[in-house]
Amino acid sequence: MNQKHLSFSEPVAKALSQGKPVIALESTIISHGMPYPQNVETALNCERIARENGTEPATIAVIEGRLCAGLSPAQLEYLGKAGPSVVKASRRDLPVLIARKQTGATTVAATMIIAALAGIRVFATGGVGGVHRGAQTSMDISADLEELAKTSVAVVCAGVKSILDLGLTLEYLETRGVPVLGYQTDELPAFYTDKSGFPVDARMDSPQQIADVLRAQCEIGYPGGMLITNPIPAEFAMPADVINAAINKALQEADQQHVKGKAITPFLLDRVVQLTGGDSLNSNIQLVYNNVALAARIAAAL
Ligand code: PSU
Ligand code: MN
Repeated sequence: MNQKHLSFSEPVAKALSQGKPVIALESTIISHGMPYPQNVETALNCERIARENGTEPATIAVIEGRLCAGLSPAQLEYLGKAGPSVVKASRRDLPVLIARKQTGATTVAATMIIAALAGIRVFATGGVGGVHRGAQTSMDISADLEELAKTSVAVVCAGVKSILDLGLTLEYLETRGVPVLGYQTDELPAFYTDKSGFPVDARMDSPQQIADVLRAQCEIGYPGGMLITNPIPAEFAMPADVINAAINKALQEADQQHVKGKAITPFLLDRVVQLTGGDSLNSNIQLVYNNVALAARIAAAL
């Protein structure tokens, strides 16, 4: 690994040099995952929650061609305000952004790469990309899953959103050798709801147990990440029928409008927020906070 294109914010550099716990946070969730100004407010609150739980947050993005671990409040504001006009940067976009000195908001895959370069092992987000419904013909499988297979960063998320095919996503993760842990659950959470009907590989009951699994993975020495799924707190979960109706309508619209490629996930996220009259946005924000707190406790336990 080569840190030539990497830049650290001062607080992140300091925390890493002192051996303090640091967690990564992604930035596509800010630019493409939520509307302004709630996106900036959420990003700032995530950083505060990480610090309250004893961890330094490193929000990750590409800024004018630099791979940045740790952003200033002004940079967060910029990404939030610019929204989808910023490049949604996954693994394959990094070389172009670097060479052209452009700015991009990093997906789970690209954030994992930069976190690994920076020496950060734990990363919190809302939802990861996965195998899309209809992938049998579209072949739309998120690069996030490939990254989980090869880059040694543990990703804390609220499970898999049912805009995706949950069963196929789990099959893919199994094939690629990615452990899928459930925090205080035996069942894969489904993002807006705490249950999906699909089992996780192993239930974990404390941050320390998760840290032990991570350490074991490190000690074996083969590369690869891990998915830590953390159910949305019950008081913020959406009624399953309401959220499923919105998702099905959004999927139908995406199909009618021929939305494809990297545009589809942001399209579906945006339509689900609109179709639920904003209710799903609050659930989304709350589950991200819950994930940041768990990631911080895992990083502290490491
Ligand atoms: N799922 C969400 N919110 C998000 C994303 C996914 O609930 O913001 C974003 C993440 O950045 C994720 C990316 O890495 O979408 C996946 O995009 P794609 O499906 O194009 O790989
Ligand atoms: Mn895709």
